[in-house]
Amino acid sequence: MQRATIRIARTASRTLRASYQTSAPENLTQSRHGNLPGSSQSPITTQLHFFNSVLEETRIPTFRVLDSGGKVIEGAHLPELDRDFARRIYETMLMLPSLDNVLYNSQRQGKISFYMTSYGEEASVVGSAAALEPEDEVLGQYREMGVLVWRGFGLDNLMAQCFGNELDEATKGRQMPVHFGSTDLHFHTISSPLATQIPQAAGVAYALKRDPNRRGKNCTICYFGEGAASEGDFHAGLSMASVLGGPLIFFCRNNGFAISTPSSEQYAGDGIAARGPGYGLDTIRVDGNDTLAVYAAVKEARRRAIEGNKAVLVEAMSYRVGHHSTSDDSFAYRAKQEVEDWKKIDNPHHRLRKFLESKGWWTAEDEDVVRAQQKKAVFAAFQKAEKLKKPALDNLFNDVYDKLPWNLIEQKNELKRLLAKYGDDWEPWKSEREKFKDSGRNL
Ligand SMILES: Cc1ncc(C[n+]2csc(CCOP(=O)(O)OP(=O)(O)O)c2C)c(N)n1
Ligand SMILES: [Mg+2]
Repeated sequence: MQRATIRIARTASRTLRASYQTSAPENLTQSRHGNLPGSSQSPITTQLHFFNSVLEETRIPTFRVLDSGGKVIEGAHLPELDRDFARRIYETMLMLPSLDNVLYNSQRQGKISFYMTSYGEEASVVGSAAALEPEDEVLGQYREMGVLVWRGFGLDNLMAQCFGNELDEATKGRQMPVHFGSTDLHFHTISSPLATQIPQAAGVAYALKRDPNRRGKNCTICYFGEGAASEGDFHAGLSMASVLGGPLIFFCRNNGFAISTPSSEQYAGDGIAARGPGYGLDTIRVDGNDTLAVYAAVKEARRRAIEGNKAVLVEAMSYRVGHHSTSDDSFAYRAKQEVEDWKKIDNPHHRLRKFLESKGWWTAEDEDVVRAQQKKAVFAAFQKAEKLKKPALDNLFNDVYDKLPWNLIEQKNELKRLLAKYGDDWEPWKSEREKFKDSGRNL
């Protein structure tokens, strides 16, 4: 009985081996591919060759259209732009420093709690935003206010979010400044923990792929810094996107710093772009201070992402001219002179302005008029925002649960009780409650 079983097992194994050997195609051994599991398209080679894009001669190049003086580089691919569109891009880029000046100083005067500037990265953010359609989904990191300015969010809404006043529709005074969000403008609310937006963007792109009404029409763009790309979520996000598909532009703003950590301490490879091919993504590195190069690169990235229903990676090289945020003094870790130099080297505004002037689309007078108008409009919005009240107090408890759970009901009642006891005649409660809409009486 036992011997019979062994005989049957031996016969079965011989048959299996035979069928495996005979079912393999004759030409397999002559194929230039190894048919190896996990990389069946890898050609077989006899060269003992190691690959590495860090080597000088194989570094990923940087795409550029304008030289540092705003002249089109010989042989460069100039994107199609008309006068009005090009002016709109430049005017949006001009608006950012105006906003940054006022909002940064507002924080310094204690009027808002926090702020982050876009100084130096205006070309990366506005150039990329201009290459998108208004319904494309945006998942930002935090330094992408320019996308909202481009999409027409409006100065009052920007100020309202930073001041957390009663006009702050999306975040209702419950978020830190610069944590914008707008459903109408397809701008997903910013969240502080780094890189969370990267796997989320893979999900958004996958949803677009599955939605018959949006497939082939819209894409997702996901902004992140080179520092955030050191998070595990970066790798998870790129891996998910490459396997699941869905139209997605990963846009890395490589501005040289993650707070005080320079990019040289962030990676030893060839930047963030080198990681794209590892995930099978079409990848380009672009001069992030050259608005037209960023615009052209993102336009093409968008086309590839939508037509191929896949993710694409763009790495925009720039320099963070401002401090990381109002909580940072960058001169503790970089020389003031270095920053002063970078304000002049390849300056994004200067390059685009010179290009516009060479086309006859912009004059010194335009510059003066537009700057003055913007300054006035920003200041007026700031003055309005600082006078408005904070959203009604009950917003503290709204919007998370459909029905308030017992512990929040308890907290709400406690606040009501304390307001009734102290709110009318005890400082600082008395003046504090007056800062809220309806003087905090709507609980
Ligand atoms: C998970 C996590 N770790 C650390 C921080 C603190 N933090 C906020 S911004 C930042 C630097 C990010 O640098 P980068 O991604 O290059 O963006 P940049 O500020 O240069 O635009 C750090 C470390 C955080 N917000 N979340
Ligand atoms: Mg950075």
